Amino acid sequence: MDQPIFEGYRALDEDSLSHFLAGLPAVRERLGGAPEAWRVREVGDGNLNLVFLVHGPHGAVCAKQSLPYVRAAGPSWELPLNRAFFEAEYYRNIGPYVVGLAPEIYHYEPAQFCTVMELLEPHIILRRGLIAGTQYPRAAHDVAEYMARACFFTSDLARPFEAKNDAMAIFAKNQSTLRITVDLVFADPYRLVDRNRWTSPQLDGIAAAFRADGPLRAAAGWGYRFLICPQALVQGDLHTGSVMVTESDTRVIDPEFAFYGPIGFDLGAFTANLLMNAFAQPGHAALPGARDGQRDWVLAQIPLFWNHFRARFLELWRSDAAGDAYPAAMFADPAGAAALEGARQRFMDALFADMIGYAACKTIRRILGFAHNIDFDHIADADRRAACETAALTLARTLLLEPHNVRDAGDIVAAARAHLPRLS
Ligand code: SR1
Ligand code: MG
Repeated sequence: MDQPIFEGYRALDEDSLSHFLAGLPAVRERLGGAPEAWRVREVGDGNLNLVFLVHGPHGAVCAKQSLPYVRAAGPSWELPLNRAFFEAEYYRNIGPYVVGLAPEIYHYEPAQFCTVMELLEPHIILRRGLIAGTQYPRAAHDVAEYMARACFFTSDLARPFEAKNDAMAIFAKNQSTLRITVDLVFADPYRLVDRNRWTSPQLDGIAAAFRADGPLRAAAGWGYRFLICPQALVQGDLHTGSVMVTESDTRVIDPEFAFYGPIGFDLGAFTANLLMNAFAQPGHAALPGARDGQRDWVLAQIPLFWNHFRARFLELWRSDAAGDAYPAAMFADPAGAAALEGARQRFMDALFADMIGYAACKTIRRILGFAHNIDFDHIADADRRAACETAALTLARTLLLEPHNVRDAGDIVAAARAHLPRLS
């Protein structure tokens, strides 16, 4: 592992965080009052980090710090601290393009691998809101806008390759998170490893069948493309747990897995998590059918998401292309313009195909691998949970093995409807 020793680092607690923040004049002023008056709470419930909410008499901030191990597994699973650096670097790269769609970053402290940022209140994690049965009218649209901007402006369509290569050289070192993705998304679900878990014994059969399924393993193996296709700076872990929302505001958070990869990787992550949430809805229903409306609303967000992403990415390509891909001067004449338009459509079709494949891989890993979603995990009744998970796995297998049947976002919804869990 590429893990230098950082002697100044220590995992912060409520007291040491207050002390640290007190030494940052702008943050101290933002919070107001004396540090003794600040209310500090550690609230991290993700897989990796410490997350503190700090309220002062005048304002509030959020502080996120790397731990030297995977929090969800404990100290035996060591993990370099430097993911915080890549998160800060990602925000630095995409910040100007996604103002209002990401948290404002106030400070990054290299020695502590700690980022101090805007505290998003009264936002909640999108996944939690959807599980609770709440609808967020802006979320899919805003995440699509975010992805279109962040991906377009970091791609060869928008920047000269020299700038992109410089950024790639930085993010190529984000190896420990990439290792997690390589292993947990594309390999673990298809092999027996101790860290895997699933709803057992209900899913024992389908887990074994997936491990034995040659065509499925070959289709999932296609995912390695994410290592060799540096289309844009992608967030790297853009599921519904990486989005904070209110009814009128949306922010994408947690880009510590950022790398140069296929744009479809982020698109697929978000799509997969909408699908899984929809498939989990009957498991959260107090009465049969009580969540059908919420399920349908969540499914309807998928075409909204893809169609807005597609439209905005194309708009940006037509208005802001300044990179080395398809240089404008080559396509200035009418024949060139028509040919370029055709190339744009094929480019978007390829992104869509990637999105489908990655959505399938990401669904399978959340049900058969190490890191699960509370969409399913919070269904207390194991039989009901297993029924929802089995339906999602079956859909994912179909998407991976029969991608030719899914040509547009409406086809995704149709495929989902054909595989919905039926709970009594
Ligand atoms: C060991 S980390 C497991 C997962 O948590 C993060 O949210 C990523 O999704 C990662 O794969
Ligand atoms: Mg995360």
